[in-house]
Amino acid sequence: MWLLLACSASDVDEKEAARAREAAAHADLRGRERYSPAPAVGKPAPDPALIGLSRPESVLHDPLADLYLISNVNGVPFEKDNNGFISLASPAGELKNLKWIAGGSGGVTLHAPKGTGLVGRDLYVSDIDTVRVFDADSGAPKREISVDSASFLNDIAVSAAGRVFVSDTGIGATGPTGTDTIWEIVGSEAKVFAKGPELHGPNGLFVDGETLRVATWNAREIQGFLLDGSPAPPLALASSQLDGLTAGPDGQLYVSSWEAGGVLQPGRAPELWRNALPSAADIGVDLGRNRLLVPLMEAGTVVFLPLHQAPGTEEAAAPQAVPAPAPAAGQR
Ligand SMILES: [Ca+2]
Ligand SMILES: [Ca+2]
Repeated sequence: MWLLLACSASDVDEKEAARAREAAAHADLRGRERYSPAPAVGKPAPDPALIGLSRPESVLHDPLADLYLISNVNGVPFEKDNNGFISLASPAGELKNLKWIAGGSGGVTLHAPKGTGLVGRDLYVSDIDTVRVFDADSGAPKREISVDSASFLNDIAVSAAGRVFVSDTGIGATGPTGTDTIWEIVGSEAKVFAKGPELHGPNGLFVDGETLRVATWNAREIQGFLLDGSPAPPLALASSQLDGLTAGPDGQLYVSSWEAGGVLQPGRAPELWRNALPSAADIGVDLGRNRLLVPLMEAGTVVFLPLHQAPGTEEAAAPQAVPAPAPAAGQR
């Protein structure tokens, strides 16, 4: 990808290419620091179902359209380069539209999209210090909510009642910024739901019944808050650098960990595909297909993980009924 960019002749493209090379070098450096080669345990990860993405951070199943929405940071996660995009893919692994929603196109601003969430047919997307809302059927921009004090808006979670929560991991290009916060989007405003260094770099969010679960980047735990804001007991884990958080059809929680290079199952051993899923970011779930959707950010791919093949679940494995896909929205 970087080479293709570098081949372009115009000054604008040369600047773009130089920036891309810098970003790639930055990513490679961080990659070497984080991923010393280690043998994979458990089963080898399945082959990627989707390739050719550009730093994919999250995958979300839109159950109504029966499509997967993938946010692509495309470059440095902190940089306002307006080149981020959202891809559409089918559950069969067909990339239907790489740049369905794209910064700089169709009146869209999108720099480094990360978490996504659906409230009805409104698609919420976090983007550094702004939450952008798009029409989930057409992809058209609808509105945006500025979170001026945020440095790294990350995951989005939606409660059953439609409350929208957004994490700020509190990191920037030069290190921690101290803005660790969980925001709630209320109308056109962002209000503080929880804030402080004890959040330890909040990343993945998931509303588990009446509890908002928070995956921490800087601690080996998943924190909990009741939806009235009062604290709930945390869940301890064996690894930190936690990113995406979701639950399977049976309610089992799953969380990705960059430190583990895999997916952890809180309260249940073993880890899933340890060291086989490096840079697994904001995982999604397709409940009907019993499948985790895992973006491997630095590889530019998405892997589909069948949960009935997870290590430790062999005895429970049974043929999985795959429901017939619902008809997709016409314009997509
Ligand atoms: Ca970008
Ligand atoms: Ca994340």
